[in-house]
Amino acid sequence: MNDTYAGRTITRDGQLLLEKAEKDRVETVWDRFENQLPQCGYCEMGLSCRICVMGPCRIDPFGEGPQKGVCGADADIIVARNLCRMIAAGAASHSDHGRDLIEVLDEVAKGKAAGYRIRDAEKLKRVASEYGISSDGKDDLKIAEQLAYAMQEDFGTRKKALTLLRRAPAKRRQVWDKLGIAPRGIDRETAEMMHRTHMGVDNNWQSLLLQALRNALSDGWGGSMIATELSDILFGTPKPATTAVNVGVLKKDQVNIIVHGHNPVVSEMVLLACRSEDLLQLAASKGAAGINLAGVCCTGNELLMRSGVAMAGNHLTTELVLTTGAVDMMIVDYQCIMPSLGTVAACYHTRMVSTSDKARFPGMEHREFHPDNAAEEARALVKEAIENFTNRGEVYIPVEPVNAVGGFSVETILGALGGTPQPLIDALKSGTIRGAVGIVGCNNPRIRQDFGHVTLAKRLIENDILVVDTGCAAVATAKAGFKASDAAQMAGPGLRGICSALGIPPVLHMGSCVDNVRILVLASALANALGTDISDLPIAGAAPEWYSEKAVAIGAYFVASGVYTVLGPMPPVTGSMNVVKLLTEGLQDVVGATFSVEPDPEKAALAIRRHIEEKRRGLGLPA
Ligand code: CUV
Ligand code: SF4
Repeated sequence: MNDTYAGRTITRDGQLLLEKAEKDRVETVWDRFENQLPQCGYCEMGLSCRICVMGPCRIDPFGEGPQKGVCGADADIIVARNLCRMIAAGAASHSDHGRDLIEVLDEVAKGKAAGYRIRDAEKLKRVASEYGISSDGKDDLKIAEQLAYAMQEDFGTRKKALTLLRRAPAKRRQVWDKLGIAPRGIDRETAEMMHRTHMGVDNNWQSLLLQALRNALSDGWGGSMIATELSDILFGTPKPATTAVNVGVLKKDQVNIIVHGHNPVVSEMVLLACRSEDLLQLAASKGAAGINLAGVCCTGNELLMRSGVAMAGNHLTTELVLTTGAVDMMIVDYQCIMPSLGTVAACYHTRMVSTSDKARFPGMEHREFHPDNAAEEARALVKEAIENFTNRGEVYIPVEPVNAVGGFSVETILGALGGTPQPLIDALKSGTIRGAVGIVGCNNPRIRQDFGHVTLAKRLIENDILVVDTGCAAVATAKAGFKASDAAQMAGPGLRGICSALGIPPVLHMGSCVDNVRILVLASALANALGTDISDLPIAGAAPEWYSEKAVAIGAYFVASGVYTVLGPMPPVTGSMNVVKLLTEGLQDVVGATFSVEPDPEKAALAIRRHIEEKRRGLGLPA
């Protein structure tokens, strides 16, 4: 195998498809990354500003050139503002996704969203009661209508704190209140972040960063949490199911449809269509043995979690999956969809379709999905994918899939433990399990694909630390076999015993990126059961290969919720030692947790293990 390919990805399917891409003269994200090198040093350090047109400005990190922008902003202000705007964009993305689910719920309630329905009425009632909506004497649709309205209010202008903040432990809420960072409206915090970073508004790097934490919390305990809860209500709360991962999930003899993006609003309707009898018959009439729906990225995770739909790959696999020549149609919604995909698909017979009014891409047909036409549109697209099956050229599916178990919602995890977190707490207390770590986030061509996720997860489970993961990290560890039914044997003796007894893998798939909120809910359940704060628990977070603005927002709400979080790639903050110090040290006294940056996953594992042992000592647990 060509060393270049092995240096780009640890995955066998990725390496083989990189070879195929080169043969087919397909340019990939790695080629374009190399073409960009060396990347701008000012931007890497966060020292360039183009917020206004007196600029663009940049600060000389060596102290010889300019130390102030035209307006007078120094390095601290510029670096903080840039980071703040990343967080605002990340929070806006997840929260806007949440809003789309509210709209679906509202249309379901009004009988206008054919195809969608309430699939977890029990959860609907439970969440409604958190919003103060009683279910007495009301039918599900009435409750849904009132819940949709109440959740919309969480997005708007008002003075009280977000409803779902009440899920956080009391001690955590006191921390937020004392700092004045309990988020109010979800949109409000993002708008205020953009306002404060306009030229001539907030020019104190500390108060800017505090608002960034509030903005991130409005995502974690607001927009994303609403997205997850409503997805469960509309599409079902995940339960463990067996599935398969990597490019080998594509089937040579079946119509292959890939869904890519984030919102289950589109992918669930495609799934429904793929399972309909008449379309299966149409596929058979074209000589296909079936319709094979698979996902990439987070909308794939949504389907994997709820229906065991197979997963073809994570972020850096999204171009490569097309080079198989086996994809008859790729249907995308929004977020993390590289604008290069249309160009890649043009080399094959693959049809590319965008579906969201807010996300269009070069080289894709646009077929807009709305709650009232989605079921119908999905059927039309699946039909066209079937018709495209006969246009296939040569097909190259170079690997066999790996089996994996997914579907670990908090409900499932607590259910497996007999309804309470107590067994998990007992295992933590006795030291059978040392702690738990959430590994989340993307791939990034700066890091060998999946190397960060897989190495970190391996080291943690070997040392009896339970891993829960989401997003592209969850796909990486699944490809590496850590979610296979026999994966418990990869864990240390304590964790292995517990996983074997419960019949679960040592790395639990908790869902998509918005589902990181499931980790917050689980951590809160543990903290509440122990009568303590999240920041006292022997837990940590990690984003070993993150790339996106959403990931910065996630990292920030983890830290602001009291979870020590290790980032792989360095965020663009090194231009201000003040900002770096606040994020990596100062926040300890503010929110009881910090960021740390460690691109080497072996070292990250050590740092996390040290942190967990320190927290164990703090709780008086055995060494
Ligand atoms: Ni939202 S944000 S690359 S698909 S995890 Fe995957 Fe997950 Fe990052 Fe995107
Ligand atoms: Fe330059 Fe200040 Fe304008 Fe930024 S806001 S571009 S530092 S003048």
